[in-house]
Amino acid sequence: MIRSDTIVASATAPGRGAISIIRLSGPQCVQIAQTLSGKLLKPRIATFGSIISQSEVIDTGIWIYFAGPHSFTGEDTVEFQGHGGPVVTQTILHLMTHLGARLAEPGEFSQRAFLNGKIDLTQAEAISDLINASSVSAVKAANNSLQGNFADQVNSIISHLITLRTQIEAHIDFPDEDIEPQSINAFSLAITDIKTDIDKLVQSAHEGAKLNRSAEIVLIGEPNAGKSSLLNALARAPLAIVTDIPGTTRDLIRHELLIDGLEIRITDTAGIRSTTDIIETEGINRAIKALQAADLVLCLFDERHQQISEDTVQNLIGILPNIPVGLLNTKIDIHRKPINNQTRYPLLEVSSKTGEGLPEFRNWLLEKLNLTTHAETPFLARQRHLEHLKHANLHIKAADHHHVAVETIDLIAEDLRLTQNALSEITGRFTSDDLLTSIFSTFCIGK
Ligand SMILES: Nc1nc2c(ncn2[C@@H]2O[C@H](COP(=O)(O)OP(=O)(O)O)[C@@H](O)[C@H]2O)c(=O)[nH]1
Ligand SMILES: [Mg+2]
Repeated sequence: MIRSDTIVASATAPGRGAISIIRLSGPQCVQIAQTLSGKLLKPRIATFGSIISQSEVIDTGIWIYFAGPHSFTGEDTVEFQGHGGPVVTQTILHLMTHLGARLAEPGEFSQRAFLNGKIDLTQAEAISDLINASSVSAVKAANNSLQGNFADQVNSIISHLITLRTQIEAHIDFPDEDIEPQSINAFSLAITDIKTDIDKLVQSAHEGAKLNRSAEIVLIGEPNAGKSSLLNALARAPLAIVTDIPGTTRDLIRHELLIDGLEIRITDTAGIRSTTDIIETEGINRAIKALQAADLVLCLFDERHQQISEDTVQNLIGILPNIPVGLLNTKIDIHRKPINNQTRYPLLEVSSKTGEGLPEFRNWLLEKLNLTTHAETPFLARQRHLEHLKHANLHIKAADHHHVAVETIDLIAEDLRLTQNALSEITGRFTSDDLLTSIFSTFCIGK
C-alpha cells in the first residue's frame, strides 16, 4: 500500500439535501473522527454521534469506520453521514482540515483505490461512467466494466500474449538454431488467434463507446414533411423556424432532450430535395453527414405519401449499414388514411400540432435507444480505450504480417511487446503518471 496523507471531501452532491456524506481516507482519519465525535469507532459498526467544536454541537449523525485494506480506497476510511446543508458541510470540512486532513482533488479516492490495487483503471473509469450514465443501457454497461468484465477480456488476451512472447523470445537468444516447423506453425496460429480476439474487442468497444454520450437522433425528410415541427414539439419550445415554405430549415438545429432520464440529442435537418440554392445545398450535405454519426435515423413522411418502399427510404438516406431507422407518418390530424409501409422499418404516426401519437413515439424511442440498440454491449468504452485498442490492433497486424522465421523473429517479438503495452495501458498496468492525473481529474470531488 502507498503511504499517503489523509484526504477529505463531501461525497454527496453540493446543495441542500436530507443527508450529506463526508468521507475521510488516510492514516489520520480515525484520529480526526474520534477527536470530533468523542467516541471510539469500531470497524464496520455505525456509531451515532455528534460533531462538537468548542463545546458547541455542529451536527449529529452517523460515523462509519472502514479499516484498511477492507475499504474502497484500501486505506483506513471514515464516513460521516450528517445533515445535508451546505454551511454544515463546509463547517465540518473546515474542522477536519484543521485537524490535519487535506481537501481531496477530484477523483482522488478512486485514484487511491487504483494505486492500492483495489480496482484497475477500467473499473475506476466505470465508477465515473456509472455516475454520468445517460441511459439504462449505459448503467448496465458501466456495471459490467465495474465488475471487471472488460478488464477480464483484456487480461485474457494479455496472458496469451505473455505465453507466446516467452516462447518466441527464447528463440531470439539462439539465433543460430533453426525454428522447428511445428513451432513456426504454433506461433503463426497463436498470433492469428490473438488478432481475432483483439478484432472482437475493438468491435464491442465501438458499440460500448456509443453509450458514453447522448444518443443521436437525426430527423430526415422532404421539405415540409414536419421535421422542424416535430423537434419543436419534442423540445416544447419553438427552436426551429416552421413555415409552409419548402427549404425553410437550412442548417442543422440540435437540441438535447431528457426523456425518462435518457439523454437524447435530436438534430433537425434541411429537407432533402434537389436545389440550386447554394446555402440549401450545403444544408443538405450537412444533413447527409449527420446521418453517419446517428444512433437512430427517423424518416418523416406526410400526406403526400400513400406508400413507402425501401427505395423511398433509400432515396432519402442512402444506405446506412448498422444504423437503426424508424419511419414517422406526420400530420395525422389532417389526414387519417394510413400509409402503406412496404419496408422492414417500423412506422409510427404523430401529429406535432395536436400532440397525438407523441407519448407512444417517446416510449418507442426509449425502448429503441435503451434496449434494442445496445442490448449486447458488454462494457462501456471510452475514447482512450479505443485509441489503445487501435494501437494494439496495428501492432498485432504487423506481427501477423511477418512470415515466422529466424530472420523475422525479433521483429515479431517487438510487435508483440508493443501489442501487450497498448493493451496494458487500458487496465493501467502500464500507464504514465500524467495519464493517471488526467483521467482522475475528470471525476467528481469525493469520488
Ligand atoms: N396540421 C399539421 N400541420 C403540420 C404538422 N407538422 C407540421 N405541419 C405544417 O407543415 C408545414 C411544414 O412544417 P415544418 O415543420 O417546417 O416542416 P420541415 O420542412 O420538414 O421542417 C408547416 O406549415 C407546419 O405548420 C402537424 O402535425 N399537423
Ligand atoms: Mg424544417
